[in-house]
Amino acid sequence: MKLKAEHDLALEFLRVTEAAAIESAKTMGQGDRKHSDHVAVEAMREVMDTVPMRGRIVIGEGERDEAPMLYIGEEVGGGNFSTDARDEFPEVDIAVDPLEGTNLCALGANNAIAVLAAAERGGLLYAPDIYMDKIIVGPSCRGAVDIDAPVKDNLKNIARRLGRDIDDLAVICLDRPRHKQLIADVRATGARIRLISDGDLSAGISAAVAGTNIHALMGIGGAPEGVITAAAMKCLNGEIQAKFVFDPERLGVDKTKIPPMKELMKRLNEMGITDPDKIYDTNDLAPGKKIIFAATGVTDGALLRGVRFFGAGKRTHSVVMTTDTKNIRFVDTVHVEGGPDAVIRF
Ligand code: VTB
Repeated sequence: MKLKAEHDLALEFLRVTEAAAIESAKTMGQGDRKHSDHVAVEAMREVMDTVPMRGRIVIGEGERDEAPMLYIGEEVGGGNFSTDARDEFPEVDIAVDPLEGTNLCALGANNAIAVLAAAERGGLLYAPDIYMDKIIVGPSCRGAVDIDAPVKDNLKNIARRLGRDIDDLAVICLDRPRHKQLIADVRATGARIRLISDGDLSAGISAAVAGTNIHALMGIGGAPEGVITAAAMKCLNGEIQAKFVFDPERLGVDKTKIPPMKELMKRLNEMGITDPDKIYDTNDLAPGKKIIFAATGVTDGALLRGVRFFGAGKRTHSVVMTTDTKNIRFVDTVHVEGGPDAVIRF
């Protein structure tokens, strides 16, 4: 990816997540998570195609036969440009989550976001949609945690790095039966816990940003979310360590819910993954040198405000980050629709 193109693309991707956030936010609280997701996907796909790039979806809505849009391998971008112009565009791999937290949006709960990460070809791990155990910390705790270490050791190290007692830490974790032991282990240290119903991607990002009152994310969520989180960590100087989890017992799900190991291995091999027990660090998940991350709030959250609708338009709140320039932009956009008399508020 050319440097100039990367700068330009960051703001192009902002338009993409803004559009997905606006459309899904319109459905907030309607109780129909599939519909909320569907409108986010459609909006994201449409705007994505106007971006001057030769894009390819590497993490998307599923395999080609299960998703009509933003499927893995789908070529996106350059739609509005001539074929000659398109040849000049940078090649980009893209991981999308048009609506992270479909349930959150359907319920009008906090922390639903529209999000994507992009990098030069090969810059993002082609992770299949399976479960992944994760530990995520911010810049001051980089190198102080080990996903295989006991919870109490990790929390002790985090507390030391942050110059506080373990009791003053808050760990964020998906509220799932599979985390019974993890939650018990965290409680035993005296640390506080924030249990969330969904959305470990935005939660992981808040763990890496000082001032959110969250100091670590622990537990099992989706692998695709792990890759997108890793892209954010590269921009925020945070750290993620992660491991695939296949064991139905550990996941607390019926055996029939997890494909047989042989089938899983075949899928992993196809995606270039040979060791299923590997511990992935930030760079393994997002090896790209030129990473772009964009997210727009759908509902209000720890880091981003949700979409607000007013008479003369809409207002969105986003974060756009790039590794190359180390810019973290919080972008407050007013989308004016009310004609020449529209009043814009500060
Ligand atoms: C995970 C998590 C996501 O959905 O994929 C979760 O990473 C699904 O987990 O952030 P369950 O199968 O246990 O429900 C999210 O919470 C939201 O998409």
